Amino acid sequence: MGKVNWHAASSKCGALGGELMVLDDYEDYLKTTMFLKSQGLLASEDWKNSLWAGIHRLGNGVDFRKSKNGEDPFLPWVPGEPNNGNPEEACVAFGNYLKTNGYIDFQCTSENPYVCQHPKIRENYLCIKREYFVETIF
Ligand SMILES: [Ca+2]
Repeated sequence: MGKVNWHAASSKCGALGGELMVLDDYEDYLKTTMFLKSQGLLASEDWKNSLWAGIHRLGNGVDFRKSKNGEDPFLPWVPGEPNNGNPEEACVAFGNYLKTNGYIDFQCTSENPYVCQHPKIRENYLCIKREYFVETIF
């Protein structure tokens, strides 16, 4: 199934010259959601197959940050998340829960599918979102 833990997914994207997917803003959220649905990567009520995102928090009491540069991320959580469930959920994935598409905090050791995006493509970013993703593992 190509599911791996967060660190393995992040490493695999890095080896491709990319990074785990990150939602830049609400418009990006809408376009990315459409793209992932079109690829069959975002199923309703299938939160267990949420896609790893390039967001996590390092250490207790630390806010979620973009793993690439430590910046504050745009965080469209699904209802009830982040809940920092058992015993600690420090990594973030994008999926569907309670009919809402958004982020869910997971244990970093969970094995989830992931998509990578390429960081060098900046021009017309939203229009080329589809091409922005360099690899999908599901
Ligand atoms: Ca959670």
